[in-house]
Amino acid sequence: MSNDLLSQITASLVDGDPELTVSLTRQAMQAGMEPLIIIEGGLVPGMDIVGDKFSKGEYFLPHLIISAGGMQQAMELLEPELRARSQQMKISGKVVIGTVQGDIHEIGKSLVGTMLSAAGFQVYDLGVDVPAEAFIAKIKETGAELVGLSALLTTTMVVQKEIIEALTSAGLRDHIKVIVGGAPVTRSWAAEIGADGYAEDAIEAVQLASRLVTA
Ligand code: B1M
Repeated sequence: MSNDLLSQITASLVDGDPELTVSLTRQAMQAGMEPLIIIEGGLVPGMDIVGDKFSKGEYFLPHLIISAGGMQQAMELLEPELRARSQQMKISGKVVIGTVQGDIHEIGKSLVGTMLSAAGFQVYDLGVDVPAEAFIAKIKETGAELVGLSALLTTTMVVQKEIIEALTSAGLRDHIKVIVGGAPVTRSWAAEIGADGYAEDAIEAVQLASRLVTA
């Protein structure tokens, strides 16, 4: 039954039916499913299929936009649940997070931000298309210990590197840990650009952030 609901959620995103995505997500919540299972088992696979179809030329930009809208509306339902069910890990730390300049993908970055705040971090989410100067200004203003740089495009991964260089030029690099992530980003890329860590998904991001602030 629950697997069936998850497959229906996936199919509703692939079919570009945001209203159905939202109503199925609500049904799954009412059936007592964990929000993370709904996200990882229903919504993310749907977005992956939409992305695949887009790269094969079967779907076009409007499909991406409609499906992303469905996922975002479903996330609005799930986020309060994610926060409510999280176990406070009693780790305090401040994190500035954003999607780097030139990149407007926000769903994964926002999920990472939500999970971090549910784990007890104070999160300053700068949104998408964020230039280095905005990261630097927020880090100075808040005294954050961590910064998270999300990039979903191969063309914007390099901006993660530029931001790390800008942090060094601003004299902040010794005081802040840098986490990078996003679909095309890899552990070896993180090492190459001198980041302190790479996380594949939101759960790993919380584990990594917790390790880095207690190190
Ligand atoms: Co775009 N897009 N898109 N897109 N889009 C991808 C990324 C793509 C892989 C699709 C494809 O071709 N298969 C492709 C990139 C190819 C590449 O460079 N390798 C692509 C492209 C090409 C584009 C455009 C260039 C298309 C065009 O205009 N011709 C354009 C770029 C615009 C720009 O940014 N300048 C574009 C636009 C868009 C939309 C605006 C329509 C929309 C985004 C809407 C929004 O976010 N509000 C969109 C979408 C939805 C996608 C796909 C289909 C789904 C992304 C998503 O939300 N996934 C995506 C295909 C795919 O990824 N399968 C695709 C769900 C989300 C939960 O996962 O974001 O990966 P994700 O986040 C994960 C992890 O990556 C990780 O944790 C998250 C949760 O587990 N993570 C981090 C993310 N950030 C992290 C940070 C961390 C740690 C972990 O620490 C700081």
